[in-house]
Amino acid sequence: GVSTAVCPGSFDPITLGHVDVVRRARSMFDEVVVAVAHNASKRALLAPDERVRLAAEALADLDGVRVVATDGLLVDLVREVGARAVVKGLRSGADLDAELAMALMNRHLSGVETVFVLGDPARSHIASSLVKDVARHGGPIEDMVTPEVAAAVRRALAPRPD
Ligand code: COD
Repeated sequence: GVSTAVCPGSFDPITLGHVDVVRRARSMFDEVVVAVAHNASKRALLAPDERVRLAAEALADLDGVRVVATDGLLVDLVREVGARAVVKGLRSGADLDAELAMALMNRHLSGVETVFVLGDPARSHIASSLVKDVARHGGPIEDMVTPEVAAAVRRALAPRPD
């Protein structure tokens, strides 16, 4: 049968680091479902449907990859799409600390395994939160995200006329 993995994240917004991780996940599984999920400990800049749209655009040239939104438990989505594993990317030991807790909880809840992939070291400085912070202070983000994402982040950060 077809082997499916779920690649979850906040994707607020999707970065070239995420794209690299999804591409590596796709090299191990027939199908990858990228799940734009809710992280209860983060306040998002972009609305969920915009995060989905931007992720789908950034991943458009990878076949066997689709993007979905979920506001429930990750393990429920894993069950729903019949995925064999969750794939997460690691930049550092700090990432592993945070990811271990989630991986063990997800396995406790449903038995699902988490597979960790090492991202491209050339992209390990890229984090959604830092991209937003650089943009907020007027710095360049164009080499860390797609042009569509850069435009969307700048739009979301622009002061609103009232
Ligand atoms: N290189 C390699 N990996 C990277 C890079 C990079 N440059 N940038 C990001 N990553 C990896 C991260 O390490 C992470 O594994 C993944 O990409 C996603 O990153 P984010 O920041 O977009 O997503 P998170 O960490 O906020 O995602 C957390 C979830 C939304 C997945 C989590 O909160 C969740 O599962 N929520 C759903 C509700 C649920 O089930 N909660 C219980 C979970 S135990």
